[in-house]
Amino acid sequence: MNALLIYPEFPETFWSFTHALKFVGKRAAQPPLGLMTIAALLPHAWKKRLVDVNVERLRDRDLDWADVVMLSAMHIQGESLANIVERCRAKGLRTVVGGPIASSVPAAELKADHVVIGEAESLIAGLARELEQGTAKPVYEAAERPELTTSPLPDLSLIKMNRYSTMTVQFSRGCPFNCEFCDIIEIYGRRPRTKAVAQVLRELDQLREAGWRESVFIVDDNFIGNKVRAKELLRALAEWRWQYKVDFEYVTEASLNLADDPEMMQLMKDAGFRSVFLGIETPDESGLIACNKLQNTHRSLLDSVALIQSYGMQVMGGFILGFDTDREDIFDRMVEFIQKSGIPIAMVGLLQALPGTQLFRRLRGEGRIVSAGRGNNTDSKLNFLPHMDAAKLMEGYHSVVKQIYGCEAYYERVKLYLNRIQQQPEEPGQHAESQHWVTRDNLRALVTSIVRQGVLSQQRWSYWKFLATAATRYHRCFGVAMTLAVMGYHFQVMTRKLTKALEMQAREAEMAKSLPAESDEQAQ
Ligand code: B12
Ligand code: SF4
Repeated sequence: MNALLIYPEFPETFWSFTHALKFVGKRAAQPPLGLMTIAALLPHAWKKRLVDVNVERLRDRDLDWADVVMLSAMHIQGESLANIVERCRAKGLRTVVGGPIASSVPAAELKADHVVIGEAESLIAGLARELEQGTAKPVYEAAERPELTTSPLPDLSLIKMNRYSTMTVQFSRGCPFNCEFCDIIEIYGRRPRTKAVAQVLRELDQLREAGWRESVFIVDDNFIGNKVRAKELLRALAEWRWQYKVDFEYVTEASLNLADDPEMMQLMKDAGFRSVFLGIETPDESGLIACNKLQNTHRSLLDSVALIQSYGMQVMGGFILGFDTDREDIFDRMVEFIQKSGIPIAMVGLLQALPGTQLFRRLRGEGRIVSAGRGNNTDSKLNFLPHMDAAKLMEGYHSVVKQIYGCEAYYERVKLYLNRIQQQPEEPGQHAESQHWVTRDNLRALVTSIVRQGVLSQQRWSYWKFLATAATRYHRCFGVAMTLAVMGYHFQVMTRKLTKALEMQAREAEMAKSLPAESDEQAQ
């Protein structure tokens, strides 16, 4: 069998980093690890090719080569997925769809010949056999979530590594918490399952041997979901780091109670973790309680963030607007919190009721669901009826995004964060790390940044002021400062686009309001 694995296109969002990736000559942030894992699970005798539409074109001759097309997608990739499935059907090609979208959208809507819901480790052998025999079923769903020790070494040979800015490795799936809006726990469960340490080291060896030397995203739902296993891994990573003298910059996702565990933070620092994404959600404690994000309550969120940053880790934060508990002052409070936090990359989105979540079930019960949504919480479209007036919520959301991604406000946060990491005593090896930043890709990014942000941009004076400060006051972390400046450019472009989209939405709403009046006049 010839299996063609396809990853559909992501729309441009705050999360796509499209406008920053161009600076370093990369086409996408991360490769499709789900498909690389599936490829390794398929029979050895099968021939496999992978096309990630985010980094290359899907050509007719790729489709002509294939006996079966296997697609993976998140909900947000739904439109591109539908187009590819349609293209395959027109050629009479058999399609199999899997990935998180299969847990969010009813199988029939995906229009594929076969749909795989959930994790595939335990069922792929049977699926492959039945595809060969022509007896494959329309829908597959594993009876149990697999242990990750059964997950294979992902097939790295199938991707064009140099087109991505970050490689990915997964250590665990699932999260022990129980936030109402979360679909992670519905898809991957509340019992964190981990790979063996040796499995992870083999994945890192694979990357090292392939020549990768940049950042590695440990794509766990919550890296500290199982603290004992996470610490075991971290000790091994620190050893691996010194043994091979390879300094991957690790990025991961964790819950905010990381701040309660100094040993964990120190181990993460020693292993080379440089960034961590935290779901902070809201500075309003009543909102945290209402959505059952109890691990974020009874604490100063700002202090917790600052403590994690003091271990040399950049905190990226997820924030949500639109909780039932939000009052009109939430927008100012959100901006104030973000500005004080020193979190440059603050992902503020509108609450989404994702199908399959506790939130979706509650709102459906209350008659407040208006659509299944599109899996995008930054496109200014709500899929439920909020408590606050929807127009006010939208206006407030827009004003938050505009304020935090205004050039001056953004650079202020970057400086606050740099202050915190600069305060740390210089460690042995840190000098080498700042020299490590001087790579061809980074120098190219610096030149592009100077041209786009320093010459062509209307905010060029803010940029030059920041650059001068970075080169003098923060010279020890100049690389981090420049990387953040470049990322800021992406957010500025996206904010401009969001502003345009919202203005258009407002104009359309105005027109819709005036229409019945006109037809009344006409009727008279
Ligand atoms: C890394 C990551 C990203 C990366 C991108 C990675 C990439 N290139 O794909 C970044 C950070 C950019 C990202 C962004 C976003 N992400 Co994301 N992301 C993840 C994360 C943490 C890991 C993905 C991964 O590599 N998993 C490891 C692989 C092995 O797991 P897997 O893909 O599930 O594959 C298994 C099965 O699904 C199945 N399978 C998968 N594909 C296929 C295909 C076939 C044919 C078969 C048979 C089986 C199969 O088998 C695999 C092995 O069991 C997941 C959470 C998670 N646990 O997966 C969220 C997740 C996928 N992201 C999610 C979301 C919502 C987003 C955003 C929309 C965020 C936002 N709010 O805007 C953005 C969208 C990007 C954009 N451009 O706008 C959701 C998707 C929910 C959904 N139902 O679609 C997830 C599940 C997290 C969550 N909150 O629920 N993300
Ligand atoms: S902490 Fe994060 S991953 Fe865990 S349940 Fe809450 S939102 Fe989901």
